[in-house]
Amino acid sequence: MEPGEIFKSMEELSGMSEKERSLIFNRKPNIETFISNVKKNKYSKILILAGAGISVSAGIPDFRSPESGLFHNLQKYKLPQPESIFDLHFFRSNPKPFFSLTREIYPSNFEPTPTHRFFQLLDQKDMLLRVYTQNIDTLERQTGMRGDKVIECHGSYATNTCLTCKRKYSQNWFKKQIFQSSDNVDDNVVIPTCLNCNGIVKPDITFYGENLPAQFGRMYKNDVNEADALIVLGTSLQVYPVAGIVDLVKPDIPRILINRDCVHRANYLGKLSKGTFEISTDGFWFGKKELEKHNYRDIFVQGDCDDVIKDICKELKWDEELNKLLNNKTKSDNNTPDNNGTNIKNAETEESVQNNNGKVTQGNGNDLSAMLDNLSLKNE
Ligand code: CNA
Repeated sequence: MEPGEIFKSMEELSGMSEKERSLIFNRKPNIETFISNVKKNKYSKILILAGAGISVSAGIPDFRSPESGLFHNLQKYKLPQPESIFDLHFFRSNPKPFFSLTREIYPSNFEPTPTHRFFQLLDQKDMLLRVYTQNIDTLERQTGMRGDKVIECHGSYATNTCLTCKRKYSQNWFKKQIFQSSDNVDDNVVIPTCLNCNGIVKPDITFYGENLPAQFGRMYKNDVNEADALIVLGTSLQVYPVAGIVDLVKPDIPRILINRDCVHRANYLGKLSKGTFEISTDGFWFGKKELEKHNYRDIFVQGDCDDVIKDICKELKWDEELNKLLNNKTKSDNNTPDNNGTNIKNAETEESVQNNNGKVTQGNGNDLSAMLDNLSLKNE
């Protein structure tokens, strides 16, 4: 189906009969009905899609929140535009802003939040299919949850590669380099350089226009077909292809968005004639009257994810378990690179998704470099 296609009936659009759609939430999709289904053990393969918002309470700013987001605070670097800080072309010519920012947001300075611990709890209860995180802060793996349960879709600071000779460097090596100076960050940024060839050593986080880690390409097709519920938290869903996961899961599973603002709504284009309407196939079906009328599975819970998660856990009587995890702060060395050398054994990051669809883009899945040319980032 093409976005914006005209559909004669909801059956045609969802591929499900009215009765099948009603079975999901009895036509009343809300967080209470979802919780009630959880209590009935209806979900054992929950897919999580997370973004920068889940780490805000840990002290790491997100990208796009007005006033507090990183993009708002990048003016001091005098970038052509905020996204340039994660643009490979710009980075090669001027890596200073990126390494300066890295000192501010470096992962080891932060602890997992209640939301991260909730993912761990789902894992312990064998209800978690997988966490797809767009975050690079490694807080999911720091919870100690099973390594194969987390896909760091945009890579992470855990491993690093020389841009020139591709030599790998450990997290500890990288950390020592960037924190070797205690002087003023803006004036004295250390650029980590390769011991082999003097090239710039870049953390294996995915910059705009770069390919996603191979693990993403290998896993997501199966996972979207297997999931029996999707929970999306703390993301503006503007970066593709990860944001597309929302639209790839099966039409018969619930989709829950927990976020400060309502994002990624379907585009209802209006009723054309009796029984015929035009609607985009992408996006959530809440937040607009005409969409709500047809909504059978999408739930929006507005608020800070930690608060919402704590409320959900309370309702499920999981709050004690969540608190225990928060207090125990089990750290994991799962997937953690060796801590003294420069030889990373985990070759995962060396491969990457080798097609255009796997490239990180912003907006509606178009290539970001093209979008950077016309400076118009497409929002919903
Ligand atoms: P974004 O575009 O900044 O969107 C964040 C979303 O979260 C917004 O809709 C906010 O309203 C919402 N939000 C902020 N705080 C909260 C909160 N406490 N509770 C609920 N919602 C909240 O960030 P995205 O993740 O959508 O963008 C993807 C980028 C962000 C990825 O490529 C990341 O690498 C990148 N990023 C990562 C980190 C990190 O690793 N922690 C930090 C900043 C940016």
